[in-house]
Amino acid sequence: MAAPDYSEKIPNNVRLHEDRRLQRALESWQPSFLSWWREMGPTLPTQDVYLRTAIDVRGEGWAQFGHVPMPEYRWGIFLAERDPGREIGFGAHKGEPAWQQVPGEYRAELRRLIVIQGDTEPASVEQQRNLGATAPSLYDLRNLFQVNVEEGRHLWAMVYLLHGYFGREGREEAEELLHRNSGSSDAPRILGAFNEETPDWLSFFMFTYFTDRDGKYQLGTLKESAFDPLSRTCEFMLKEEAHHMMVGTTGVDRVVERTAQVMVENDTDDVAAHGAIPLDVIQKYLNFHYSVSLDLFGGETSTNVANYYSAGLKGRWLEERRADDHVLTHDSFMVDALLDDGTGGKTIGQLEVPALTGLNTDLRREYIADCAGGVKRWNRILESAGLPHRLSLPHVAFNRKVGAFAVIETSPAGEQLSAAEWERRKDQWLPTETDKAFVRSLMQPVYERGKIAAWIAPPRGAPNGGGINGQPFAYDYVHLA
Ligand code: BYC
Repeated sequence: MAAPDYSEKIPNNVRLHEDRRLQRALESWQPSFLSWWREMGPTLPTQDVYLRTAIDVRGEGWAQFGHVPMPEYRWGIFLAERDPGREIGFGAHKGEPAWQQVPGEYRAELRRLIVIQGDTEPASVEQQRNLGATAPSLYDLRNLFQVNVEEGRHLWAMVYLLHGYFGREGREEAEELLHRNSGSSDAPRILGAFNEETPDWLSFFMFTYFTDRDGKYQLGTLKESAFDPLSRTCEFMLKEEAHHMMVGTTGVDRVVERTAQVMVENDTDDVAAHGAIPLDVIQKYLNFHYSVSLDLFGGETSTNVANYYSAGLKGRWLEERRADDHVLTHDSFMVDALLDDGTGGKTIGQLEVPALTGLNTDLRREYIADCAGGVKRWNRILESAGLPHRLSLPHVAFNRKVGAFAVIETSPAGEQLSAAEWERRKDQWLPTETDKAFVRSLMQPVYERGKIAAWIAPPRGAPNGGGINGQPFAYDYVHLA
């Protein structure tokens, strides 16, 4: 069960050959996927890329590495192993056996969650499609493509569930996942952050740090699902997701490290003239990507999330570690809220709500605590360089378009601003066209083995180590066409 079968047209560990109807349906979706990949996937022509491919869903040694022409990557369907005794861990069905089929009463909600999850995967590939043209090194180029092929595989993971468990409606949704496109005015992607551009590598590293991390947390809650195939799918996706987290975390590390070096060497904050990215620009990119990623958790209070939880469709982050009844019908929770200040105005505060409706806030708080870890790392880099400057996460109400704070504007410190004040000051806090043009001007490709662009430090251990799968940084990760 655990080992994928690569002799099949669609590699899988779900005995696809035993269900001819499903196999045929997926085989007829496969050409649409491949034509989407050709039209909307990476634009840089390559011969082959040093990629990992899953060969087992268990523990160590689950992946193999080798040079693969990207369109021939073996996208497939891999679920974590089934635990035959698994019970539902939360909600109204707590303690019942996990579902192997979709209960009719929850069909629409489950399909919706799977479609939203599935929609983000190809969206990110679309957002990142032009980045190959400006990669700072072959190592980074390879990491970009690894992330891209795995997001493609995550789309396969959701399409398998749609085809396998949701009949004709599921097949139609699977088609739609390839028709919607990031940033399209007619058929945009579903969630806000996935219609934003990723035009440069600083954005890419911030996206993989902040937005992929939303993916980690959402997948963590879907891994708890009573619908066992969804749970097992997400469990394996999380394994692949760890690499995406690494790309974002160390990517921002390396940008900050290079900036700090140039600041110290030249005894100036104005590193732009020396070809590095100024810290205030890094802070603005951080502010943007963090705030649009906070929106991905939905409203601070939500009846959708209460229903998902009670039905057993979507749990909490590390559900089994929570010391409560896992049903939550009698509990309350303090959420961030906009309150009346008693004089006709609004003030940012906290509000007690039924715990179930506060679950988006609960997940967002877990996520925020994790994000703070990155900022701490980056500040340690500044500190070891002997610099007094520090990066920070903006206030939860800053630049929000979804939820309680969508109707107000605040500074990164959380001070409420009038619309006019916001207009006057927002360029201090969010990337301006000039900032973006400057960052883009640094994005010149470096495709020579072992070389790296001047605005970013090489990974730790380079040039003889510091690479992927024990290879050196200077390895020939990508052969260009
Ligand atoms: N943009 O009840 P509410 C990833 C909608 S990332 C646009 O407050 P709910 C990845 C919402 O749909 C993880 N619309 O929110 C990362 C609802 O619409 P309806 C993706 C938004 O439903 C990088 C209405 O507003 N996975 O994997 O409790 C690279 C009221 O919403 C937004 C998931 O998100 C928004 N930002 O929670 C690759 C998991 N936010 O019902 C991949 C599945 C909310 O009024 N999705 N709305 O029409 C969910 O769990 C939930 O749907 C959400 C929203 C957390 C997204």
